[in-house]
Amino acid sequence: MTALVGIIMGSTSDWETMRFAAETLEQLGVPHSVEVVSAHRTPDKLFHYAESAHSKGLEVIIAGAGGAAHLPGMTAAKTTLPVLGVPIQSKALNGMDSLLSIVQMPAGIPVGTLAIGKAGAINAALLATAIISNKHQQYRAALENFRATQTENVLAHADPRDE
Ligand code: RP5
Repeated sequence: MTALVGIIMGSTSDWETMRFAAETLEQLGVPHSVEVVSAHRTPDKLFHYAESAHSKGLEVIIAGAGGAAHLPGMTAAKTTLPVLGVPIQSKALNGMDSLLSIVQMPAGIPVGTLAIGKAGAINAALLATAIISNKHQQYRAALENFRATQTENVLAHADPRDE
């Protein structure tokens, strides 16, 4: 099935975070692709990826990067598809560098920035699914089901001392 959401990341070291985006899309049944694309180490590949994303059928791109995290912004500069940025929790600055690099885009080229780390990766997948659901209604039911299950789980474990 043609991927609707493309997940990219700056390094294989980002996978331990970005796998949560992939797993969430998997859980929701959303067709997606995963690829390492570095703004710094493979800039030509990044340009090609972003320029061809729409024609390949992608509708949203999730880009995770850490440190001087240019990947989401540069991707957004080369495509009008929505780009969701996930700041990786870097070792040196705990992800603040990643967050500020991604979130502070100058006016004109937007990147929808999520939280640092795992929460951001999961929420990027949920937001991407909400975006594609405007056109592909079948994924909205998966999102509603996800939320209903989440609510049930919280209600079922109201006492934090229980396992
Ligand atoms: C960024 O540099 C990547 O997104 C990664 O978070 C960071 C470190 O990459 P590695 O040195 O671990 O490959 O481009």
